[in-house]
Amino acid sequence: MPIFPYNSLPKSPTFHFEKFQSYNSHQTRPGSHRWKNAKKGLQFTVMTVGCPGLGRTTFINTLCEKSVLPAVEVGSPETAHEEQPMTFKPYNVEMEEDGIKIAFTVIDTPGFGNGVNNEEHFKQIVHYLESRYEETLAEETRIKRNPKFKDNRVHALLYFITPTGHGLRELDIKLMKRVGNRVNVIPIIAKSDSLTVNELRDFKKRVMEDIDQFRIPIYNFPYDAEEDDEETVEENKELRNLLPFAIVGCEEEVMHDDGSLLRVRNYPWGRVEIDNTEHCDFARLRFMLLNSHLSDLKEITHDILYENYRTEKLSDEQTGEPMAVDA
Ligand SMILES: Nc1nc2c(ncn2[C@@H]2O[C@H](COP(=O)(O)OP(=O)(O)OP(=O)(O)O)[C@@H](O)[C@H]2O)c(=O)[nH]1
Ligand SMILES: [Mg+2]
Repeated sequence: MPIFPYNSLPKSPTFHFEKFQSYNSHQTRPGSHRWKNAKKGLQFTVMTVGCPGLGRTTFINTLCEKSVLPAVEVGSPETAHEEQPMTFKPYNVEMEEDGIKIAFTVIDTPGFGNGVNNEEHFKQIVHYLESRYEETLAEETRIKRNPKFKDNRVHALLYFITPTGHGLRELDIKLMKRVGNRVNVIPIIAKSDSLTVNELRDFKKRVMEDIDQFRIPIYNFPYDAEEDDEETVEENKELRNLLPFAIVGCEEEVMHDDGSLLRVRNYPWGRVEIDNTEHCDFARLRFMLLNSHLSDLKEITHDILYENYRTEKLSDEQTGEPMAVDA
């Protein structure tokens, strides 16, 4: 499996919360100043992109464990045929994982891929991601820093794949290729409960073959077998093998026999338990995103993706050539 683009770039070490917690201000690691605000909450931003109705809203609410977004935004039938422009909707949620406060921002992109002008949507998303880099670059080059500056860079983009069973569609390939050098793309299979166990296994395989064939740069849990500890290597291998994460979202809870609450989707023939790793990959995705790999996603964003943008931008300024628009 290719590790593009991360294996062709300087390796970013994988940091975990335990290691992160033990960091102190004497650390000489470049960029360690970014953790100073940990008490106020680590800023972590995720963007959700996928075709209409794939369950983005439900997923965000499931992820945040509360109703961050209105469950279903019902449009009126009279205006249903009208083209809805894609919008960027940020939602801020205060979270806490393992005693660490996370100032979590989810940016949803309703209207993406409505089939009318997808090319325009690709450009808008790249522009959004680059504008956040631009803000950081402007702040870094100021003589006097703004102590209230908020880092709005997007650390991960969750791309919702339609569970067709046939592999990636052109739209999926194009979007992921366009944004892959600006953000950590994490592919996920939306509504994976619509596939049987065998269909899901084959679909995952096909999606990864497409990602490989079309050289789509995704976040594939990079590790260095020689430098990283055994545990990290094993964990990353396992998560890489799960890609693309098969997820199921729900807004319903039922009481388990032991009195605990279970998040489920009920069907006439049975129920899907969202947090059951036998049923879907939601719990593993959530843990890696908000806990085990949060720091790594931030590190890669800063040390590799942003750094590349910065280098391109500054060298273009020197040569006088304008930077290619979302190449
Ligand atoms: N089978 C199944 N249905 C789901 C899942 N997640 C959400 N749904 C249902 O799919 C419908 C659309 O879900 P939303 O969360 O509103 O989807 P969305 O992507 O936010 O939709 P738009 O914002 O309109 O683009 C709702 O009826 C949900 O209950 C899932 O994992 N499996
Ligand atoms: Mg929605």
